[in-house]
Amino acid sequence: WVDHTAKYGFQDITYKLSPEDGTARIAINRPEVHNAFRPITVNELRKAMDLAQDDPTVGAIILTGEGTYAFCSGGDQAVRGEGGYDDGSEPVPRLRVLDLHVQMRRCPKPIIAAVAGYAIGGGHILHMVADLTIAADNAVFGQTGPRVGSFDAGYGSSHMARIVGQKKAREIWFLSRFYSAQEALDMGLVNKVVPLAQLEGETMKWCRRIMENSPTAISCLKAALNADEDGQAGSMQLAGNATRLFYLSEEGKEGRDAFLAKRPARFRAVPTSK
Ligand code: 2NE
Repeated sequence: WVDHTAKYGFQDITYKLSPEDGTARIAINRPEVHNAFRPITVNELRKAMDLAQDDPTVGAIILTGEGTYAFCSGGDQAVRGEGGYDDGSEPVPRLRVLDLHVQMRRCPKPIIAAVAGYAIGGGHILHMVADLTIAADNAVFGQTGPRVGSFDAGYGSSHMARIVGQKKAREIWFLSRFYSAQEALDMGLVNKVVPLAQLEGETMKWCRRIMENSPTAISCLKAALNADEDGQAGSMQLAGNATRLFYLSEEGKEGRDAFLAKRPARFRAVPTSK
């Protein structure tokens, strides 16, 4: 891994690249609070996601937590002020974690959560919003919002129900208990469970396998799999892919060239896709 954390001045996360594997690794790095996130953390995650998305050498993004004790324990309760999470870094108390979820969904590259230890509360939602999850056998999953006076009524509820079903989603939220890696696998919350020592290797194996496949096919499939859940915004994402591909076609280019040459477009003279 090539460590780019200092280059971008990140304090709550680490950002690393593996150019040979075409993979970016984004990790929450607050082990003293089991990788709980505060506004600064979320904004750094948003920035790192942008960096990875825009980097042409990156084909897959790993989201993880530093250390083996916790992937992420959710929102940092120590900075929950009167009106929301407040670490002094934002003009108003706010945690832009729902924006991060939307960004992850819209990212055309696959995001793979590598979970060791606790994935709790907002941390659990982060792994659910990722496209794939590889869990270590010491992973523990659960929502604790109702215990601490919080909830996520966005993807944290609706996407969870799509993954595990309505009854199970209600159990996870209403009872707020914890589940083992094997239980998570059984209910389809994670893709694979491996011994802790193999977590990184297995995750890299999945990334390398993805990198062998067509990036356009993968980004269109991600948009398609998101589309019905994401309503108009989901259709737009899929439509954006269609427009991008159309721009590459002779027909698309003819429209642009004709306008620039101030002549009528000759669409019938170029190959069209039906
Ligand atoms: C994760 C868990 C179960 C681990 O328990 P344990 O006993 O192994 O560790 P301990 O002692 O609880 O934690 C170690 C240190 O980390 C801090 C603790 O306060 C403790 O600090 P010290 O006493 O050593 O000073 N810590 C752990 N999690 C923290 C957190 N989230 N915020 C601040 N400090 C934290 C256990 O630690 C646990 O249950 N953690 C809390 C999980 C939680 O309730 N998360 C918030 C859910 S709400 C949320 O995430 C959310 C949302 O619902 C909607 C939108 C956005 C966020």
